[in-house]
Amino acid sequence: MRILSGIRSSGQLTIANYLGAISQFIALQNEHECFYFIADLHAITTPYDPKTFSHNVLDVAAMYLAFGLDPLKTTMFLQSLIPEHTQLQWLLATITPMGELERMTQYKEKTHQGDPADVGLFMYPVLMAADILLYKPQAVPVGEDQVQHVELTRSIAEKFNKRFGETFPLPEPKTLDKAFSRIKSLQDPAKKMSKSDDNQKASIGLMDTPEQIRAKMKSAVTDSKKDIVFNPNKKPAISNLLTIASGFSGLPITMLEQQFKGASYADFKMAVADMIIEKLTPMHEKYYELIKDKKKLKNLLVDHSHKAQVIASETLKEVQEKMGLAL
Ligand code: AQP
Repeated sequence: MRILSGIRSSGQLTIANYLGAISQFIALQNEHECFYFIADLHAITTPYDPKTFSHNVLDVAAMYLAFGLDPLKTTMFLQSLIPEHTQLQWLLATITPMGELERMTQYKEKTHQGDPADVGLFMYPVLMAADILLYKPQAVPVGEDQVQHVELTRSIAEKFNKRFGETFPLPEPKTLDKAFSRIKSLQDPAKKMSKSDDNQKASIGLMDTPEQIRAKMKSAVTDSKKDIVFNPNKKPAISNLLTIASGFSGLPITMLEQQFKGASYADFKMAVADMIIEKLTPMHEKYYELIKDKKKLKNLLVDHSHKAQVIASETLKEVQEKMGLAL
């Protein structure tokens, strides 16, 4: 099966990006033909600093690799190196209804939280549809927040197929383990954990130090009553921490409930911090080794982008011909 997904280079990745996306990416690479990209063109749809931007791109590449992405098995490319993405975006925009884009939750949430309501942000889902459809994947592993965009991609693909002839297989949003598809903010379990949250304590960054992780866990909100049980409706904060603990320890939630029966919230939170630290420490060592050689990382991205572009340009040509754009 062909798999494709991406991550925006919009700041330090969080444990939610790891549990909801990167861990799935790595698990899938042994069984499938995988394409994972760094979505730098999506990252510039929200405020960013051009001075540190290229570092963010290499940071995501180093993290993919440090977590175990194998460049011999998987194609890891950079979106902006392949102009076919923006070319197809325009073609797909001509069959995408405004009303569909206006419904998108991410656009509404981001503009509501103060991001400028620019056309780029509004068109984000059309670019995402182009990112996906260029490679004709069967599945797209994403967290819950991106499922709506994959569904819109399916509806754009269906519309294209109907109007211009069978071209795109309909990609399925793929969540390996639903439990990890929506990790919540440590400060407000009604919100998702997000790398661009202004509240630094709301998320744990993948490069946070053990001290930062412990401090953030210490200030994580909890629920009323003292028992450590999984009940997302009645105990959303503790359920979120149990989910994170399960993701980082590999233990089922029922076993963790047993393990922490009678423990105080404070002790439980420190134990969760330790589970995260144990997983991230070896990744940090690899990351620092990889980020030292920026030239090597850049060359890898360029090589893999050339490989991906072969497929992208074939699809674009097919689309242009079907739309009557070829002479
Ligand atoms: N809270 C989450 N729980 C599980 N998965 C999540 N993802 C994001 N947040 C959670 C998944 O991570 C992948 C990469 O996301 P992205 O960087 O492309 O953009 P995003 O979905 O907008 O993620 P963030 O962290 O909220 O970034 P910002 O703040 O920059 O917008 C996707 O598969 C996503 O579903």
